[in-house]
Amino acid sequence: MFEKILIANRGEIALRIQRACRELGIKTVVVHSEADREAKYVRLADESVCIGPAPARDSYLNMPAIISAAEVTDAEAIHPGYGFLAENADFADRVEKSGFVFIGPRPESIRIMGDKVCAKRAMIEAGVPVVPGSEGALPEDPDEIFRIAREIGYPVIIKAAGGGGGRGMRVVYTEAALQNAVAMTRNEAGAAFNNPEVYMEKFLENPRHIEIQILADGGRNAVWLGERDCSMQRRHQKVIEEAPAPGITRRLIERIGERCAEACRKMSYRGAGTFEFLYENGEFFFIEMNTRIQVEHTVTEMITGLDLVQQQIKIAAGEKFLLRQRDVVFRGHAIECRINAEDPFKFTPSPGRITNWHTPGGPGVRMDSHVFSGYTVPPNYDSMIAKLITYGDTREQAIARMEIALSEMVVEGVHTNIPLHRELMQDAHFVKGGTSIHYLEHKLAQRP
Ligand code: MV4
Repeated sequence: MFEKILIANRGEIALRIQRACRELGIKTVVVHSEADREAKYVRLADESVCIGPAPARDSYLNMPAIISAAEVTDAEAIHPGYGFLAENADFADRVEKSGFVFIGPRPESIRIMGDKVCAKRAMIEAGVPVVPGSEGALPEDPDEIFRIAREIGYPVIIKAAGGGGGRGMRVVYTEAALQNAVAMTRNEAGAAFNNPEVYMEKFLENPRHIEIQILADGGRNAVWLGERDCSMQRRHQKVIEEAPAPGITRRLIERIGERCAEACRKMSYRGAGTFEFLYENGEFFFIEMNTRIQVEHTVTEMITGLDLVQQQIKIAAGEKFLLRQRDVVFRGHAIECRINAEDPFKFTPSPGRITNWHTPGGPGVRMDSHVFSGYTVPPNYDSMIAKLITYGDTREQAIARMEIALSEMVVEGVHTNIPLHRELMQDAHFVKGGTSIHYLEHKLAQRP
């Protein structure tokens, strides 16, 4: 096992990784920006290194500074968390070429999944069902493009190969709008991702977003750890996630889970990963794969009893990965509410000093947060300040516990989306379960 790991991230996930390390007896180094100097997890770490000023591009995205920090502190491995450099194949490459272990997949796996056209091709080869669409990138010839769209059937969606997570896409409802939409998406993709390639898919109008968590050892052992329903989102920012997904049969989940695990074996995938699907009319359609630990990994931990961050570290250390599918048992229901420092109506960030902070507790309540009374939420990073997770034997119990937990929470000094979460816990459609990716935006549009 490693003796010392460098954590190349901030906020709640920096603390989460630190806790996993501590339990495994591993020393931690955190890197931080000037804005995070006073953060609690910086003080709790065994060592800390300031890597630059507040803007992420000068600190948390500064590859040489992070690698130098690992060198001067004698860390053996680097955990990237999520966001920042977590899915940057060049970073993973540089980490390994500098003699450190990257706690994540091989750079080549990250590169393949970063190109959505390559990712889809890999899934088709591995027998994972994908959204019907163009075979690979769209050609230049406009007649060919028209033909492909007619074959798929309108509406279609044009997506950038270098995009993902909702960036660089355009829905097209008519043939008249197609050519221009392709040209615009190509231009934007060239500018934003340095890759003008685009592809086309059937546009699914009212799907749910269901994802499958996997763990794999880079060889023949890969297991799937159930699904998460992440449909409750606004502008591609997830707001609530839960596991299991309400109303989907276990038989269907087992089938898709096994396909994902088999794909990992085929690709010799290493580490934690997530297969994202759109789910509509009882069918799964792959859209993207994430090669990192995700924010919402917590709900999977609650229903499986596994520690996914510890698993990531053990796999990266080359410990024999002994988890077998038959040992993975699912129990109960978990819900995560992302608590953001933001205006509850306009959703604009609300940074500043937290003057009073009280967290909930009790059976089945988990709070992952780096925040405390007196902490100042910096304006430079995303606005998530806590993840509140509740667990229960049933979904009803998890919701009831979430309502109580939210009512116990006190946050003063900054605005938060806690009122929205409390409203959603009472929302008849949420309580029923199975709302689509458009539900929250439609609900918010109807607010007075
Ligand atoms: C789609 C789609 C409908 N049909 N693809 C948005 C994020 C990116 N990961 C893929 N996205 C979508 N792809 C087809 N063929 C609808 C979305 C989409 C979406 C997906 C997941 C969660 C929230 C979303 C919000 C709007 C659109």
